[in-house]
Amino acid sequence: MSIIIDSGRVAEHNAQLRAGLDADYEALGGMLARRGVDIEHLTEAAQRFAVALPSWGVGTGGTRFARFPGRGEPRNVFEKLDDCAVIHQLTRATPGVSLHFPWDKTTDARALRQQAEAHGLYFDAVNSNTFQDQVDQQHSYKYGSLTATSAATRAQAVAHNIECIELGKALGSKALTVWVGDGANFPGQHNLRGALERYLDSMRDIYAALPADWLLFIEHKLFEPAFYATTIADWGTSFACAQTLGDKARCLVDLGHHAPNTNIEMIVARLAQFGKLGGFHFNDSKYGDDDLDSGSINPFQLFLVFNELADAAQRDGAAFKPAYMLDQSHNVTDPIESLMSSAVEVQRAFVQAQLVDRVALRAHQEANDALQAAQTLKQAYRTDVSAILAMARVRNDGAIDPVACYRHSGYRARVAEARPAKAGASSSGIV
Ligand code: LRH
Ligand code: MN
Ligand code: MN
Repeated sequence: MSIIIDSGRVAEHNAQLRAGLDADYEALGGMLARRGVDIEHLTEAAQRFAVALPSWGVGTGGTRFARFPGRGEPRNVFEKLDDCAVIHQLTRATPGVSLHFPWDKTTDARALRQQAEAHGLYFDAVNSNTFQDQVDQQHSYKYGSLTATSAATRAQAVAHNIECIELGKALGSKALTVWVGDGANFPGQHNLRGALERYLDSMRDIYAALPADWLLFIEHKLFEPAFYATTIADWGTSFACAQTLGDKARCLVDLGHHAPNTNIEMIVARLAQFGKLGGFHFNDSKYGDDDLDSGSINPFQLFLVFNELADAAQRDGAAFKPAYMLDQSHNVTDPIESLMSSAVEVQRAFVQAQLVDRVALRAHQEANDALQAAQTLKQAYRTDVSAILAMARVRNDGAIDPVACYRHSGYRARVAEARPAKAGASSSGIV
């Protein structure tokens, strides 16, 4: 028997809110029509929008200082998949799940794939983990993994990545995301150029093991756990590595992995221009790699990122399809609620970016009318597209108000009974 929410409950929830939604949708449709925008066109685009879930996002939330296990949290990848299924059932915007190995390792990939298919889910990029030591591991990553000075350690890290590709193949994934924490805490600790040379040597071996239809995503991060010099610290290094490795290597932008005030939308534009934008880990941050809910701190930035994505899609057409994934972790909320809310915020930014009058914007840019150009963006950003998002969900059999429907369903209490509380911190840690 499936543990996920009964579809009758979702229908009941929608029936209660439907009249209000119809009124809001009609009013918004009228307002957009006066701007020459067809609301149906936007709703159809919203219905097709998808952002993948991080399997690690439904587990114990926390920071590197402490973990605070929640009620009924999933104990294995099968239970994580159930939670992901609920998020998708209510939002209809999260059909992909991104797994992290060895946290999500299973000996029964077939059963996992079948469970995903039964829930209408598929597996997006798989993630390798050479930033933590595992219990039975021969060589420690204390001094690095793909960049380690020890050849045996590098070989072990490469082998793990190749194993991730094999696991991903069995699950139908089509990409490997590599983030390494490798770096130095002291000036002089690393030969900066030597470390990057070793990284590239290791990545060449991983690249060589990629199936023809796979991509290799290089995820950069400014700092942490290394505090002086991180080997893949920025998009420039990521881009140079992706260029060096070949066409299947692309850059992955995690929104929290930059210095405060970095112009991330410009990074997105640059990577798109040169055909190296592989994908995203969406989240939000105030200070560093905070892994907060998407759009919770700086929704305008998220909109500006999607504005660049809309521009790139218009220029490059169907060939432009970066992977969209969430990457977040919490102390203070139910992760299912936070992931639903993030998915909706990313989808909101996507729809708002479709609203930008690109012909007018181009004309203002050509005329050097900075004020009107900025106003053109703001007009789209200020438009409340909530009714479009809710209508897209209803039409896809999701919930008008996913969080309310989830709370009312009693899912968390139900899984808390089936999944007894774990004492202390979990091993599926979040960095
Ligand atoms: C690193 C990171 C990366 C990891 C995930 C757990 O900070 O963003 O994507 O795989 O966190
Ligand atoms: Mn990330
Ligand atoms: Mn991160």
